[in-house]
Formats: sequence, C-alpha cells, structure tokens
Amino acid sequence: MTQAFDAVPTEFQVPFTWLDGACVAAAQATVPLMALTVHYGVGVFEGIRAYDGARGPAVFRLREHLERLRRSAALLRIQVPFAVEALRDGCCEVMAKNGLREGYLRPLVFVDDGRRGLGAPNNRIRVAVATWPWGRYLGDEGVRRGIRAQVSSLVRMSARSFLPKGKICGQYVNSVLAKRGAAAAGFDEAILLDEHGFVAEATGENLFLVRDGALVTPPRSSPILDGITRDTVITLAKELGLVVHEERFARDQLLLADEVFLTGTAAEITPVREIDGMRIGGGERGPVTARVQARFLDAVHGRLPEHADWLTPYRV
Ligand code: PPE
Repeated sequence: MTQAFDAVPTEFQVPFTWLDGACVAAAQATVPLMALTVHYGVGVFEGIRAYDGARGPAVFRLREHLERLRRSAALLRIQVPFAVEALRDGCCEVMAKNGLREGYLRPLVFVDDGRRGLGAPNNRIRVAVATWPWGRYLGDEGVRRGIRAQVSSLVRMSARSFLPKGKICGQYVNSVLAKRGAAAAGFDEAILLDEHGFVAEATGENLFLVRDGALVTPPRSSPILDGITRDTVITLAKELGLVVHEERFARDQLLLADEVFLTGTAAEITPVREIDGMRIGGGERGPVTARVQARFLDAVHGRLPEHADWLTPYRV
C-alpha cells in the first residue's frame, strides 16, 4: 500500500539554530540519516520557555532545565560536551538572534553517525538548540475552559524497563502512542496510569488534582518526569497557603476530584474539565486552578520579585 503525502512546510521558520557551539542558519542544522539517535532514540532533550516581562525577555528556570538535560544524558550514559554555562549562553544567543521575545527552546543532545548498531558507544555527541514561537500547547480555549482527557489503555513506561526520570527521546513513543490513541477517540489528551494502576502523568505534562482545597500530585517515586513546572506549582501553591500532598492516587480518586489540572513547560497550567466523558467538578476551570494559574503567570512574566532568580534575562 502506498500513501501520498503533501509536502508539509516546517511549522515555524526562524533564521537560526544553535548547533555544536554556534548559531548557524536553521536550514543547515540537520541530522545525518544514520545518526544513532534517529534509529534507536538514544538522545535526550529539553523543553524550555521564554517570556517577555516588565524587565524585558527572560528564559524561565533555564538552569534547572539544563541541569535536567545533564541528568537525562547521564542516565543514558552519554556526556553532554558543553558546560551548563555554555548551553545557557547558547540558549540566550539563539533567542536573541531569532528576535524572539517569547518562545519555546528545544535543546537536543544527539548521537551522530560513526559506529553502527546498538552497541556503538563512542560516536560524537552533538548538541542543538532549536527555538520557535509556540502558543498555548493544548489550545487557548483549553487554558481558559479546560480540556477533555482520556485515561489511556496504555500503561506509563515502568522504571523496571525504562528510566522515566530521563527526558530520553525514544521513551517518548509511549507518550506518542497514548496521545494518538486519545486524539483518534476524540479527546485532547491522554492520562497514563502506572503499572500498579495509580495515576502517573499525561503524555507531556504532570498532573495535579484538587481535593477539599488541597493539591495532590503523584510523588517523584512514581514513573513520572520530575517536572520543573510541577516544582514551580508546588512552591507557588505553598506560598498561596495551599496544602500540597505528594501521594499516589487511583483513577476513582481522579474522577472524584474537585478540580484537575496539568502542568508542563509547553502546556503551562491547563485545566482538565472532563475525563472519560465524566465531568470533573463543575466541568470548567476551578477556582484553585485559576489562582495557581494566575500566580504562575506572575512568576514567568517576572512579576514576583522573590522569584527573580527563576529568570535568565537576555537582550533582543
Ligand atoms: N511529563 C512529561 C512526560 C513531559 O514530557 C513533560 C514536559 C512534563 C511531564 C512536564 O515537565 P516540565 O516541562 O519540566 O514542567 N514535556 C515537554 C515536551 C512537550 C512536547 O510536546 O514535546 C514540554 O512541556 O516542553
């Protein structure tokens, strides 16, 4: 069976990509066909956002993202050939050169061609930072009104077979399969349970529920990414006087929650208004979610002086 594809242009054209230490023309920043990462998914990546604010544009929690990139690489037994400081400067430089006062940054550490096969250990490790202007990941309406989610029939990858704390390229097939299944069934997003039946996370977001005014989110010992937005929300919620429990919960507790929301760099804070056709709480963004969302926006846009250290300013 053959399938015809229309040529799909790159979604967002920007002039520059940072590659192996310098900004190059984005069209020249390519990966060889036989790069190991293309075949086996042995690469690591990050997703970072920059926001404009009163004091100009700044990257949000850049150091934490770059440190997680190093940890992901360590789990994969590869070494990022640049120091965090060099990557930090590269991220700021490519945003500035692309004239982006806001946007998404995608550092990618990939293993080049050279030796072939699963055992190839020593091919050159290369690093790119792509950037583009990215709007609301789960839709403008999703952020305001909430999205409709499905509990996936696929289980979140187990830490017995994979390393969920690493943002490792190949591991994302688990997420893509769940996301595609949800989309095919008419949902906006999938929520994955772990192998024991406890709620883990969504395909590219951590998950919180609100119960009796308190936040509950799966603990870091669950097979979830150690989300930086998750950490930000826990910090900001405590500052708002909310109690936060990091504990496991099952599907029934999720369905009975007063509110549910997802957190991620791309998705920011997105309410969930319906799961598997059941209305969550009032079926719209709940009041606690709205408070956390507002404080999150204050933080990323530089309106919280006490969290100025979360921002890495750059000049456009
Ligand atoms: N869980 C997963 C599996 C995940 O991929 C992300 C980020 C999170 C939780 C939230 O982590 P953090 O961004 O540090 O709060 N997902 C990234 C990739 C999205 C994509 O489409 O690609 C992101 O949000 O940038």
